[in-house]
Amino acid sequence: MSTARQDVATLGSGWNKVLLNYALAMRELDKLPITDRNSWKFLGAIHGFDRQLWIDENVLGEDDPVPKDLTNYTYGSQCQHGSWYFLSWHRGYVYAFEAIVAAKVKELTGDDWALPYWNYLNSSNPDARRVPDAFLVETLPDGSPNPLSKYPRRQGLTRLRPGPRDAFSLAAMEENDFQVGNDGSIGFGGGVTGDFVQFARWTGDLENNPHNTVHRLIGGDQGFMANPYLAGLDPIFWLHHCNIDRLWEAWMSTPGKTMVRDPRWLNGPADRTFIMPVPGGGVAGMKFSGRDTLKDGKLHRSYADLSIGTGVTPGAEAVARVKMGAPDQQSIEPIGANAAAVRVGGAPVRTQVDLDQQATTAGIAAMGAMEPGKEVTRLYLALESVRGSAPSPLLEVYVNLPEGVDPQLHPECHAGSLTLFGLNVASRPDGGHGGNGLGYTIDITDLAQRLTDAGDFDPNHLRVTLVPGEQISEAKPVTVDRISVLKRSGVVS
Ligand SMILES: [Cu+2]
Repeated sequence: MSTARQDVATLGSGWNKVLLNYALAMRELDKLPITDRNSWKFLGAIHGFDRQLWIDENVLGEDDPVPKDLTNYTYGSQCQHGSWYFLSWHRGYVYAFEAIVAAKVKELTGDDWALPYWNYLNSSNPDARRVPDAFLVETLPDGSPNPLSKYPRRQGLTRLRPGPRDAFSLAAMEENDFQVGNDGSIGFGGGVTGDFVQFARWTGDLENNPHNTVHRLIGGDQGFMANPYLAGLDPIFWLHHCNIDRLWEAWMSTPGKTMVRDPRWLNGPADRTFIMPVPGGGVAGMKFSGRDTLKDGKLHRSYADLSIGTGVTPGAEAVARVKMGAPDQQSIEPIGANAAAVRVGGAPVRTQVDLDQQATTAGIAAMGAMEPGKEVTRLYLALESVRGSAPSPLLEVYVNLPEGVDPQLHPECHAGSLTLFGLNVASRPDGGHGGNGLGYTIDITDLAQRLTDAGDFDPNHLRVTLVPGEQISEAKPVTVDRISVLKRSGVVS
């Protein structure tokens, strides 16, 4: 596997050789029983597995024997979300998958094969958000059923349509630090966890968007991509994750970005190792930690391009945001919180966050600092212990929205669109994390600046409105235990 990974849009339309080989390999791997570690089902179950759901979705038969190493968590239900292992674990997952598919392609056709990426945020390509045709058509060139369109997606899906608020962006790439603060609640890469936890606590910027967003846009209400228990079965999953992996690689290759060097990340997790199957399904499997995913590590792969559609320019000093100093010299301080848990059902819900007036006023004053050596701040809205039963609901967050108005008519108050991917798994009381839910942070610095300029920012309190989007209803509410405002402080460097 020496070939670099290519943008799927550059491979030619329709059944180009790379996608045809992908389909041919998938067809063969999909014939293998789940007991085979190279089978399509086994590979999907590594992300998430729920036997009854798989039977209900006709992926598995009632009488199919399920291997122990899936149900005892050796290989099954491994996906790491809401933590700093999100990117490293998925890099290993994509690597193992690519190696197994490439071996099958080699066996079937003699061709070399590399997993392509879907460059959906390439603004220079008007069709970037279009689902590649090979994933939509019903048949292969020989007239047989197309495995790439076998599993359900959002009804009528042909392109990613983020909707009126279009919060589908590369804003995450502007963040300079992988992890800030003791718990990593803020940063590009996700919160700190020492142990192996499938859905931990704090979601990183890249995971929030575009990662989670794309899962929902493809999966919708019924599709496999919207649910962590099923997502790995959809062949489009891998082109999506290949692009997420490329965005991480592009970010790390850009001067001014600080990758985490904490030994817990490099060597972790502490309580067990990550493991993936190898081509042929050998008994031992491939063990790895964060260190193996970095440059010169055994899981590192190269990309045809790291600039187009990434929002950064690797190798060139281009910092979109003022640098706040070394991550461990920065501080995160809560400057206010709401009083009680909030439940969002069929209608928007308002809650008030009372602020420490002095800390807030000082924070507001330092937001725009640019002079080296001066204190600089950013403000964040934090949603803690978010729970619900839907797999990937959409929650729109507004700040200081006037009472009784239609939120759609007030884009100036929009703080962010959150896709709560994996909320169903994170909220399960029998899950690895006791159903504590997930946490999200939204950078509201620019919004706070805008409100301040307009005279609409009261340093004593903030009004937050949570607006339910798809997959949230009275029957399937989302609860948020606590909403707080965090002030991140550093020194302009
Ligand atoms: Cu994913």
